Amino acid sequence: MTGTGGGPNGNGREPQNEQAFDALVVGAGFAGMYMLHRLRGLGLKTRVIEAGSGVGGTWYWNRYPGARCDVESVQYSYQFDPDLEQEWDWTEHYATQPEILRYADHVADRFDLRRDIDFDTRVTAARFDEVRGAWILDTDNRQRYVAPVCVMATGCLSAPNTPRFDGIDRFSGPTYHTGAWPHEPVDFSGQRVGIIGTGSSAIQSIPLIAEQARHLTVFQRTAHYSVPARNHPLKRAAPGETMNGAVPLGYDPEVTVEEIKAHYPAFRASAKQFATGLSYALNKDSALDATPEERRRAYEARWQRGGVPFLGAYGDLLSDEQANETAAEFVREKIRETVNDPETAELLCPSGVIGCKRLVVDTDYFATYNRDNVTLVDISDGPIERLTPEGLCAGGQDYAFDAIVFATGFDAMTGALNRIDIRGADGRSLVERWAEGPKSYLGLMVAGLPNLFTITGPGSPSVLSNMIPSIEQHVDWITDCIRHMRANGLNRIEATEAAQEDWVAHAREVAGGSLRSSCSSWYVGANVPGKPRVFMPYIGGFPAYVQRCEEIVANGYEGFLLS
Ligand code: FAD
Ligand code: N01
Repeated sequence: MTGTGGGPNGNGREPQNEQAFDALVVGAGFAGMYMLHRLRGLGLKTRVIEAGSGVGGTWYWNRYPGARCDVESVQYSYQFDPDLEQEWDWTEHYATQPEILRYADHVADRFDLRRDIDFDTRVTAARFDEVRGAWILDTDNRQRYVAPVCVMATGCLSAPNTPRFDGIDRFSGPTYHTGAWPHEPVDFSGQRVGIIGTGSSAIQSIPLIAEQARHLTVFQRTAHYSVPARNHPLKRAAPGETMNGAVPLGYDPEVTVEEIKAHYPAFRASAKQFATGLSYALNKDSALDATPEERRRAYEARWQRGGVPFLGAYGDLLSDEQANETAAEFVREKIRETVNDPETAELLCPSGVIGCKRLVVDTDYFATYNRDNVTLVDISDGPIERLTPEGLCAGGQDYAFDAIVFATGFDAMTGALNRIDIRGADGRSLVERWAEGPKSYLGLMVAGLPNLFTITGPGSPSVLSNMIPSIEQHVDWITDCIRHMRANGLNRIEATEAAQEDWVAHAREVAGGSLRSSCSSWYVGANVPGKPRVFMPYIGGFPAYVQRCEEIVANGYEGFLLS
């Protein structure tokens, strides 16, 4: 078909080719892959458009050394297909990036997804054409896609943030961003490497880069709290062992894979009762009702167990500052015990609320500073001024490197959407609509953008939850909604401004009650200069959110206009 009609295509050139579908999905990470599977199930001719050359999203792009999940692999996986759940075998407690990517590839093969995915194609613009009743998507390779329904499965942590340092292109050596790592292995042997950032990506990669590099210099703007992962191969049942008991509420790393698999539906259902959609041992008592000795024992047990359940030691760690400080000080003491040089240890000790920025989970991070070939540079008062041909200049001092790593994170939650020129029928762009921060109804739709759904968008539990169950819940909700529309001869759905405003107000009110909204984190957009400061994910918890989504459907899609 030849291209028809004009309009923005984001690259100033007319598209060469137009193809029509029943539904379009942007992104082939876990969200886009499952969305395709469900839309096919409705009999819709669907096309997925993906910027990368393969499936997997996050796990396709983030190939830096040490990349792995910090949700246990038996929980960080799809549950929509019991056979898939049974046949796939995770090997480690926390799966590595290569293993998660293999899983994504396996899912794509098993459900024959690739034949409906156009890879190496980035959507640059999307506009709703009222006359055609359709979304028109233009791409960087001059393709045009048209369909009445469009699902943005573009990811929350998929738009890398590279700060605009002066002279960014002047450095003569290679630079790498953790979120867009090369496919071929990077060998730092014998090199002087500089790494900017000390968030999750940096903390996972620093110990491994340090083992390889001649010298590693870490530029830290803010110290981050981190707890040990204590990763290990998954426990297997002894031959002949029977699986009679139920998996206890609160995932225990001692449980064998066979036990989990024998009780998968119950295990998954119990996880959905947790605010994070994640099963873990949670003590609801107040930290302040415990004696200092009891607290120390509780924190020590969780430190030895490893992982984010550290914050489940007491029920008020994320709501009461005094309670939080008891856990924060415990971690600082651990850092001081681990790091030999007292000055470096002090610099690595974070201040403020533990868990406000996302808690990091590491393997040997703090001990890495005991190596002779690792230097920590505090740039809290002397920021990076510019990149130079030899390296960079920070706090008035020059540093020479052979390679520089940007572990500077993402323009989270809104970045991937705002990088597409999305416009409703009135011509207003999403960037304009979100000028004062993102607004959506349930994180699923934005008023003024009919028939455009977002998966795990701002205003949904999203990055505060175990993402794969959250993705599945959104995809299922969207599928049911489209099925309902088709069954009732409806072809247009749009969130009302009033419902959106109510939801945004509710989400902000709930966020105000949590210590999580109290610091300069990427949850509030603080990592990207000029980004409006709004706590973006919904912190009311996965169960409350799901209940609200179900009530809205039961009330005839309350807050949506269907026609
Ligand atoms: P993504 O996986 O980000 O996929 C989005 C896809 O959309 C990408 O492939 C991208 O190329 C494509 N895309 C975006 N814009 C366009 C465009 N304009 N045109 C075409 N294609 C486009 N979550 C957890 O719950 N537990 C974890 O342990 C965990 N670990 C993480 C570790 C890292 C290093 C990172 C970065 C994130 C982690 N997350 C974790 C969050 C993770 O992003 C989600 O769990 C999940 O993978 C998101 O899937 P998705 O499909 O929604 O988005
Ligand atoms: O990014 P980040 P990330 N000058 O934003 C620093 C998930 N994830 O890629 O803290 C100097 O956390 C910045 O400093 P500061 C997870 O959800 C999970 O590490 O803003 N420094 C910070 O230290 C995670 O939260 C895993 O002061 C600058 C760092 O760069 C999210 O992805 C692994 C700077 C960025 O840290 C993002 O993690 C990896 C500047 N101009 C990622 N700009 C798991 O383990 C930024 N920084 C599951």
